[in-house]
Amino acid sequence: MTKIGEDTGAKGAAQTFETQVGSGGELHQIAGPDDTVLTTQQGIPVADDQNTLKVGERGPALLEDFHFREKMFHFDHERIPERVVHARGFGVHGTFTLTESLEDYTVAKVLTEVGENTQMFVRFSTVAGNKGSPDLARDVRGFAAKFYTKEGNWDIVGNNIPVFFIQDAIKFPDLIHAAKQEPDRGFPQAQTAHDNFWDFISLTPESMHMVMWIMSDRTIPRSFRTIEGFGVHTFRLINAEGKGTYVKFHFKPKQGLQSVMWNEAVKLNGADPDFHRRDLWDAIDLDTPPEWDLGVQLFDDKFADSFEFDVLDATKIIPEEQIPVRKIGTFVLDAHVDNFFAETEQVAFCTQNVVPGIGFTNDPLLQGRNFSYLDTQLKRLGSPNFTHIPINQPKGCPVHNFQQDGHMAMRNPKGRVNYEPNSWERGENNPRESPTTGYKHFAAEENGRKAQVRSPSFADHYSQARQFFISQEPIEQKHIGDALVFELSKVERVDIREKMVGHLLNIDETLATVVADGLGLTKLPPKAKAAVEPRTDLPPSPALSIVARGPESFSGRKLGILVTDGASAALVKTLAEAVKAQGAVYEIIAPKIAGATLDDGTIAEAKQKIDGGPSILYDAVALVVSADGAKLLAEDKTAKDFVSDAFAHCKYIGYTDVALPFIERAGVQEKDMDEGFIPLGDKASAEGFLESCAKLRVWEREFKIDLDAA
Ligand code: HDE
Repeated sequence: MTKIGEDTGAKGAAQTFETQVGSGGELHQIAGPDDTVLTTQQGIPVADDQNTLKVGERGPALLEDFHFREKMFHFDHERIPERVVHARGFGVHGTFTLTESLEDYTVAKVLTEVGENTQMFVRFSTVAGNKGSPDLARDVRGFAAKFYTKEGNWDIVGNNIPVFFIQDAIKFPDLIHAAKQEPDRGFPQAQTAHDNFWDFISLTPESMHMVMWIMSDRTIPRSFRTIEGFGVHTFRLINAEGKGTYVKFHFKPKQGLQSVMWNEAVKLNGADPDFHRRDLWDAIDLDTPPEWDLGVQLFDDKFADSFEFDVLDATKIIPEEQIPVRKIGTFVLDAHVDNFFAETEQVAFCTQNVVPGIGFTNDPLLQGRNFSYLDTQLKRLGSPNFTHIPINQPKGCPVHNFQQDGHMAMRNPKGRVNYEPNSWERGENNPRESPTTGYKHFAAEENGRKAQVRSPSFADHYSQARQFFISQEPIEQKHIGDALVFELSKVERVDIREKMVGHLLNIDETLATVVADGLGLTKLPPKAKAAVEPRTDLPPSPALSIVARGPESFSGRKLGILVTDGASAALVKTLAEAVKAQGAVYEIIAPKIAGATLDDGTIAEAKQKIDGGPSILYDAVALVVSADGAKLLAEDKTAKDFVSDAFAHCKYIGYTDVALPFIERAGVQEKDMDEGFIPLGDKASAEGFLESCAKLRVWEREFKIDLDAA
């Protein structure tokens, strides 16, 4: 085959072109066809990409201009429908390595061959917002993983929250309609803080457990790197004897859990709508790729029968204290896509993509998803051949079957035979079933009356909501209350606000009272009628708190160092070294983007001009300023916001003593300077500061400075 650019000897192939470009009529010489020449989709070299073909200099354009027509036609058709949910996503490649075999439970090679590496693709996403919505919307995060195993593609299409709003797939279109923009006005974008969402929720008591999770800081994560992932449903592992074991899948971030504050999220959406994707991109570029452990909760029928709730109900968790998460491997996400559209947009996850040894259960949400995902790919990608797109092709094994033709078929069976059974010789192009290695569905025994019903075992809607709430640290409980008040304050109909408080009364009375008070309700509404009496005896599950499970060091976090002319060069250097020693990163922020001239005459190059580098972008900040610099900054609103926001967001703030007047002008009095304010000077102080930063926030501060603090 001839490659583009090879000298074929054909007329004109390797000659030099001379062509007229630009209205100025200047002559421009280009090389003959080679790999760097612009061509049409048909491979025709293009001479002029600046002007359409026209009659005369000011005349009409000609249909004959095939290059223009092809270019415009293609552009007009560039967009494919965005995902109906999870439209905004960010994909990365990675590798999974198994460390513990589950061979007693499954025949899946990906879960039994210890030490084997399996290629992966992960797409993180938000749910409700459109493709261009901001990263820090309060929303569930999708955490969808495709494992390219030796036995085919296995997808875990998970979220960062282990439960879901609804129990039966038939309610999904209603839920999503209610959550997305209201249909008459087309807004609000990427927000649940509106009437339709809370109206639906207030009429859907099964969503109350999920409501606790979405009103917690889980929905405003600091980074994709600091979220957990959950397969949500109970799946099934199947071993060589055909025996089934129930399984729930977990992804545990080695970076620890971390979220931002709501006030920060609101500001981040303006300052950097790409905050999460940029963060992951940078972590990979800096060669500090994030890692997660793959964990499983395994249990049998005996446990399922004795468990307080139905293991088929996706609005329930199995507390880790009851069935511990067994870590069986690790994955690292360490490579960018080559092209966003080709990979992140075109990747097609399907819950029904399972490999031999992994199967489904009768969870009615999962059963519905198994229909929906395949269906949606056809709409989105336009052809049943979406599996031919490179990102969706199995990479760990061959693909052979008799499926053929259709739009955009990139591969078709070769040879004469395209049906089975046939009398032709078995081979690559004439494949046969394999009863020994092929996928076998779990031989579950089923029988029952055909009916549209909801099992009574799904009827408890409040007990685990309460368990989640009482498992949170006080600051986390406060944030849940604040979030509910915020969201319901955006709801115009008072009856919807009241109905929600009625549900909260079934979860936690103090929470209900705080929210009612925050909404200014003069009296508590009646309790929502519960299908079954909520339990109050479930113990707290510490595994459910983010704060209790934060990181152990400042590693992977970012320090913002605000410098001015005349600041101490020695201190900047010392801080930089201390940051590095912690495995963290820093950025210099200065009044001018060219940087600041430090006291030894060296220039500290700035990554951000102060207006573009607000403190919300950093996990902690250091004010390394000179006395003159402090005076200057004390008159600048943006610089003062830098400090007052860091303070309000409970961050650690390192400072040189000459910065004190600046801090005061930013609105922080000396009496407010708690343990989070750390004076900087010598090496030891810089190291001590970085060690303190590992705690990430001084949460006690929030109780002192927030009017809403109960
Ligand atoms: Fe999805 N979901 N979903 N979902 N979902 C989609 O598939 C659906 C549910 C999740 O990065 C769609 O390819 C139904 C639970 C993720 O490409 C669609 C139901 C969980 C992603 C769809 C659910 C998820 C999707 C839209 C209720 C967590 C993004 C585009 C029965 C376990 C995957 C697409 C990506 C995407 C349907 C509920 C996670 C329409 C019907 C529960 C992470 O097929």
